[in-house]
Amino acid sequence: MSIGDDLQRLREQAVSQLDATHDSAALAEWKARYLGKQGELARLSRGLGALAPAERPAAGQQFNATRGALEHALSAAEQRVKEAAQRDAFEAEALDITLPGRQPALGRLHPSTQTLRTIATVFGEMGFQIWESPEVETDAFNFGLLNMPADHPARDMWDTFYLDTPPGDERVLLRTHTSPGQIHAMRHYAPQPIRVILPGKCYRYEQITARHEMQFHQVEGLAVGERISLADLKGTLVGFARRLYGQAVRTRFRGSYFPFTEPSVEFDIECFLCGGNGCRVCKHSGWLEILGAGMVHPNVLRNGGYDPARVSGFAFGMGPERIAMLRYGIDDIRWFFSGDERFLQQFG
Ligand code: FA5
Repeated sequence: MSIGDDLQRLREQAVSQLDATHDSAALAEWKARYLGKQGELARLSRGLGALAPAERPAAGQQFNATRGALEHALSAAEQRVKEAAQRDAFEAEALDITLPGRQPALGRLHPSTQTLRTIATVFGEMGFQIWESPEVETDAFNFGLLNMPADHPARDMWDTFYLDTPPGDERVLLRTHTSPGQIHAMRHYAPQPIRVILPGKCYRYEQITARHEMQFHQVEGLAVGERISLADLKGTLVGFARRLYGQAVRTRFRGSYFPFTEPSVEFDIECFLCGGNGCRVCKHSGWLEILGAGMVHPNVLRNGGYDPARVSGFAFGMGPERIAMLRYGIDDIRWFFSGDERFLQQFG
């Protein structure tokens, strides 16, 4: 039998085996078996040397043609196996694009933030600008410059978180109210007129109850200029309450005391729950307090850089959480910082 016949048989056998091969491991095995250094083709090539010199060129050509044909068949099979593997993968990973998508959970603004923004919008419409001041304050700004020198009994109105400071240094604290911002704003604007609101967080070292938190927000208001009177304060606050709670809301002012205002007042709105008849929420008075206010004390104007003989001013401080409680009928302030999603999701 000639070497040509052997090559022909080898070729037929190899190609038919290749046709039955469907994975890359079997292809590698096939390649080693037929085209490898120790493979069938290499074995036949060793017979070339035994041929008569005249036969060698033709046999060499047949040999090369066979190698070429097998290599070509192998690369076609590799392509076929690769495409089949890709098809299988696509089928396994197929997406059902008719399924409804998953709704991503949408975040929302915290009810305190929503109320702060509403308050800012209402006062913005009345010409007030927003001014921010630090949450960490010195004793002087939180008390002294607000007409409460050391040992002033009114300091007991605010239970304070003090920070550790070296002995002899001025005491540093978490502000108990936004009123220190009045001094910052005045010192920035003096001697120009002012109309600002100062929103922010406050901290008090007090017993937590349904109406008291250790951390809460306040919005301070401050107007300074010539001929500002208590009537301006009353008009501003009644206008604010009507915009927030509706034109029909009933309001009242009561005389009060704050060291930094003279005279001082508290501002109440009619109880949302009982309509003024008296209930548990309003402690049977029919009214709910929403803020403290008054005419800026001359000492405070002076500390802010103004001449109280030339200008006057009013100030007020309100609690947005209390205002939101009234607006939405929330009976416990502790819900606000509870992190309970069932509560938060109600404020879309
Ligand atoms: C003050 O803090 C004064 N600085 C307000 C003021 C400003 C008066 C300017 C005059 C001129 P008061 O302690 O009453 O006052 O607090 C004001 C408002 O903050 C309260 O009406 C209430 O709405 C809110 N608030 C006070 N303490 C708490 C608390 N622990 N938790 C939640 N809200 C509070």
